[in-house]
Amino acid sequence: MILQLVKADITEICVDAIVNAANTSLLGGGGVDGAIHRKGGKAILDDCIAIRNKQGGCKVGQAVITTAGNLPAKYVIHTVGPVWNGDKEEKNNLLKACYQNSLELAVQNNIKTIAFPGISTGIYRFPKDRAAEIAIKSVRDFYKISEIDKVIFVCFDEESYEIYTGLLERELL
Ligand code: AR6
Repeated sequence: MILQLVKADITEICVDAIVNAANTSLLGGGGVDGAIHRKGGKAILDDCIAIRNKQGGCKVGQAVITTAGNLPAKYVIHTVGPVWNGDKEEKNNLLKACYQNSLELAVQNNIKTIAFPGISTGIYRFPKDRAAEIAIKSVRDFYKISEIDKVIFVCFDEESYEIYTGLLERELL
């Protein structure tokens, strides 16, 4: 498995699946969720509504998969990150579950390349350094990681990019 770090807009990344930092309603919102629905078009929302009708949205820490509509990716995996409120242990575990369940869904769908945004690090206010550590560790620890060829961490802002760079460099020491 290759781990890659880029500073980019995730809607422009050409991979089998991009991950969306969604909310439990699956009906779209701001941040990366808004960008994905805006650029991906109605097909994504239609799939989300079908999932809502079947299972009533998506719980925090869980993930669901839809088409990627007009985006260059093939699929969007929607996961719902925890809102940060200082309850460290519980929130850390929920964020870890987002990465693990997204990867699990990827393996189930024969997805070989996947791109993650910094789940929960925007509107949900999770500390960026803590979130980046969890993201990297969750991917490294995923029990079926040998079935994935490439994981890309997509940073939108310079601060996140520098945090990931620092953590990944430390791994090489
Ligand atoms: N590409 C890559 N990363 C992005 C992009 C983009 N186009 N846009 C923002 N980010 P956020 P959350 C980064 O707020 O904290 C929505 O309303 C951003 O800089 O999108 O999980 C949902 O519907 C940040 O580092 O997601 C939920 O209600 C990261 O993506 C709620 O926000 C996540 O920021 C979820 O909040």
